[in-house]
Amino acid sequence: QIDRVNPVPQEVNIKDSVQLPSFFNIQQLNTGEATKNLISTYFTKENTLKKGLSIRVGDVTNKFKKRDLKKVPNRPESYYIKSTKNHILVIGRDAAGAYYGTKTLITLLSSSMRPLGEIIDYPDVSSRGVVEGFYGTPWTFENRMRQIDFYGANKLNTYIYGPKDDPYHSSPNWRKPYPEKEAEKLKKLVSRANLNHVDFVWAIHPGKDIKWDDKDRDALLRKFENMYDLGVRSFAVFFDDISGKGTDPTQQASLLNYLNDKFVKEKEDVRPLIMCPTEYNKAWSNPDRKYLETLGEKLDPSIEIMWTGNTVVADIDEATMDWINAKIKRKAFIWWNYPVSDYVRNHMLLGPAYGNAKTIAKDLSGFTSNPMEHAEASKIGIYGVADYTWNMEGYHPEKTWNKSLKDLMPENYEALAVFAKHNSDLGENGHRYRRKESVAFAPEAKEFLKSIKNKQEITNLNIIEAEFNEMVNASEKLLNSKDNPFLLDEIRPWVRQFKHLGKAGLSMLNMQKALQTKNQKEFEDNYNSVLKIKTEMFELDSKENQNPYQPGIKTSSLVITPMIDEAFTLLTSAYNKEFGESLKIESNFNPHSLFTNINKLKEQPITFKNKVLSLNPPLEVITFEAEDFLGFELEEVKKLKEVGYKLEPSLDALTWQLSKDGNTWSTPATKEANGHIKAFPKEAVKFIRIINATDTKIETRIKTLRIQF
Ligand code: LOG
Repeated sequence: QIDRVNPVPQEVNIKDSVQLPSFFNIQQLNTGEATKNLISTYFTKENTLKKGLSIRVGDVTNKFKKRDLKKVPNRPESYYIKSTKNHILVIGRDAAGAYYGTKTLITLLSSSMRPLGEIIDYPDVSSRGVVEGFYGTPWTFENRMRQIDFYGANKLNTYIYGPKDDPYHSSPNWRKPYPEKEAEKLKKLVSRANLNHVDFVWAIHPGKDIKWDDKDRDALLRKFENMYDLGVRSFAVFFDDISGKGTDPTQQASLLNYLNDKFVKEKEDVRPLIMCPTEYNKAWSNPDRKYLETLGEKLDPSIEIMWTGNTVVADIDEATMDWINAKIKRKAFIWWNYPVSDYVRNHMLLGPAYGNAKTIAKDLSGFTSNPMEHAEASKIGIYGVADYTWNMEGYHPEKTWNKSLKDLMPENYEALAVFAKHNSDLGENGHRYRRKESVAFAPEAKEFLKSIKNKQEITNLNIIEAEFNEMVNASEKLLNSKDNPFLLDEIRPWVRQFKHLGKAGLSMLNMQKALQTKNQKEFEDNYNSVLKIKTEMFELDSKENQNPYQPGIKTSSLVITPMIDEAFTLLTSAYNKEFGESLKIESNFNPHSLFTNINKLKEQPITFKNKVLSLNPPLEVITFEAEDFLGFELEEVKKLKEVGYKLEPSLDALTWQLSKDGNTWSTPATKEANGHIKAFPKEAVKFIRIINATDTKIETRIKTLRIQF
């Protein structure tokens, strides 16, 4: 049972086990509502008896033997469990410790045997949890209630509420109180959080339009008061992803210090403030501006500062911590942008949470994960974060990943494992963040392709076939599973796509076999079946998850999809050659490329679909210095129907330019339609761009940039 405890406890001394008794006599000392509630989930009238096994749950202020009290680590949230033949003790350093000890105890008692021995446990990181800080559809109330329970169950203690698309968190409505219905829900979330020993941190994002005057300062204070009345006792102020006046570090610091003096200190029961800076990663910090140093000096030392690492999406190591901590004169509070998928919305990120150093516990004040808009699916990653932040040295990403799947889908976890191990990479993306995928299968795929290319015997055919069969079977299991309907609702389109892909793989293998036996009909039947499945996949991709950023459903995009595509092409051309046929070889190849001098955008993906070439729009504010440009370089000089861009806030500050050779540029006449600045080039061109033709910098968000052939 000890293996089922998540996070992995720090110190376990279990020597023996005995039969679990049928009756318990539990005594709870003064450890609060949350523990009381937790106790009632296991200890009921049915299993309670005076003569039952004696259990005492308390904290260090209660009456326990000195030698037992001495075993409780002298750090917050720690606990000690002693389990002997005749009784069990759970002693917390504080109320949270008693709660976590009880949590561990209940897991230990969920089996037919009861371990005898001791557990000494405490978290490595003081604030552990989740920052709901992504763009896209915010989590629902039900999602959040389930999340908060999940945090309690896995000893996470922090939930920062900051969904970018909540208008009362950010502009335009941050100054206004929530409408009654929303307020009611937030109130419920706060009490649920309290029952789980989770800090509900309410964040505000005022920087898009804040004025540094008394009026806005008071508006902020008033909003905090509103939230306090709903029960909120932890607050954050976010200044990420803004431009203009709001980014001034001196003003930001003085606002936060004001809130600290006039609100946090006055209330007494409000926890220290957390702020997310405008320069929240090293790549975006501008040394000349001394933004971070200013915050470090001016911001009250009690206020925590968030940090995403060397880039927006980055794993954290010691050098990261050393660099930022020196600048801000305190331990940074990590905002880890994983498993967030708001910049790769057609992907599911279901792999292990890995990549952060195991030696940085002492250097940070908090560690929170920014998840996907798919709440339930995010739990795989979050489960890993819970284990990592509690016990860094003992953290094994793959082991914990396996545990998380069992926790999420106790019945069908094997099927979930098949799906998840092939759906973890992000695909090409502007942040250049990638994850491992199909790790065990990748060398087999490589071997297989090599054999086809060299026209050698395929020695691992059975392995490949078994994998594709497994994909189809696992998908069917998942699609029919009642194990976790919340999870299934989120992943269903991806599972369907995954099943298609497995079937396409099987048909591709049949093409290979038919080629060996020189059976033309068999080959063409299977060739057509691959094409048919590809059409179904294309349809799913064009119907489901149609957001404007990365629409569609991508699955297994790192290893299996490219492998099947490549094998299909190789086999078809071998067939054409051998039998003098001319079966078409499909390709989604995009021969055009991005054309820009802006560093932040150099890796930004572009999409070519249905004769439209478009930029996958970045979420952040982009700075166009004078002469900076962004556009496309076409494969060759081509005639275009239409070009268009849209910026936010809507403006036509950038200028369209066209060129045949990249040297001489012309500016076409433009027309505005729904905020899109359009042009209809008469001449064929090779280069198309929007450029800052003024002599001052322009900060803007790019909503669309596209050309139509
Ligand atoms: C945003 C965040 C977004 C994430 C990933 C921070 C501090 N802010 O680039 O809202 O979910 O990146 O796209 C961000 O990370 N901006």
